[in-house]
Amino acid sequence: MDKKTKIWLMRQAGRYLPEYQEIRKKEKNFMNLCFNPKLACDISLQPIERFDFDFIILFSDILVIPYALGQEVKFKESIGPILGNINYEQLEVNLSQNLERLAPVFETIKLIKQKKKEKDLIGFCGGPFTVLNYMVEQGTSKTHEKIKKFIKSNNVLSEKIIKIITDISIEYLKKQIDSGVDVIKVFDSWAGLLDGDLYKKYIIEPNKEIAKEIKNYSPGTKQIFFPRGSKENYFNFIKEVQPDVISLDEEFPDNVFSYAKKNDIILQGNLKPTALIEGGRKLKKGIKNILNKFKENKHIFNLSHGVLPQTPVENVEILVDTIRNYNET
Ligand code: 1CP
Repeated sequence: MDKKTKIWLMRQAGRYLPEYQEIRKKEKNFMNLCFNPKLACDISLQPIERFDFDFIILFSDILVIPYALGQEVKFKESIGPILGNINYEQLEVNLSQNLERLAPVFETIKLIKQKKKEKDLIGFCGGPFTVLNYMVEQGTSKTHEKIKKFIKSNNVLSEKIIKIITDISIEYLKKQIDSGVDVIKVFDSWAGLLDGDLYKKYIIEPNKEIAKEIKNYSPGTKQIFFPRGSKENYFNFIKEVQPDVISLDEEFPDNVFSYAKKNDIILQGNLKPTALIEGGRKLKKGIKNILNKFKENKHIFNLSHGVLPQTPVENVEILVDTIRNYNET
């Protein structure tokens, strides 16, 4: 087994980097940034230039899908995303027309690959339920009351919209692959809100469909799935979805280790983002614990969620150095 542990970080391109803040000051509209191929390419490469991570992740956002479906999406400083009203009953879908609105993202991918063809580029989309969550909540929510009510009381409608989001996400990922991404990741950040039959219907089934369709379309493209917060359900998820890589947060059952090993699934994770803020001896110890925990498995080092904006850049340097030094010993 390749002993060298690869590393990249969720949200490696983003607010903790002064060079990102510099660009952000000039472009206050976040969606415009996502749809500016030159700037989005530069931002995707910023963490690579600084830390030489093993993967590039496309700079964009999972909320470009609601935008492609005709819902207004804005980002307000210190609040987050705000989505407009949408009439679900009248959602008009024409996949190729909808995806036309995301053409600049495909240009960004081509630009990144022109500049750095030797490094694997990760493209992505949100998990269908997570995207539906933002569409229904119309932004970030603490209680997720609206989405819970929506899937309970609008059974037929929520199934229909999940299907629409699943279909457009598959086509979106295919176009990302055509444009040059080497790996895809599906961020189902709110998977942990569901359990039992609802988990099966809204998390496992749509993710499984994406995995199957993308495998058929491009067998060589590696697939990472992130059903964040799944806890015990992480095991069912990997059994059903059969990802190439499973992105782990902090809580998952032990049988994931042995199942992944037997089925050649790579484990990705899972340092707490707050450890990177803290730094010092605790950080180094945290890193070593994780390298140790995953040493019997194929492992890609990452966090359990995205890099936080307050993270000192020096701590990210320490993280990368610690892992690279560990690789050499
Ligand atoms: O103010 C700013 O400059 C915007 C901050 C920011 C950034 C840098 C947002 C707003 N999105 C992004 C980029 C982003 N988002 C990437 C780019 C690549 C990278 O990882 O470096 C990716 C993969 C995402 C994915 C994303 N967006 C997710 C899934 C992963 C996760 O963090 O759970 C989610 C949930 C979003 C929605 C989103 N985008 C941005 C915000 C503030 C939010 C809401 C988060 C919430 O509800 O708490």
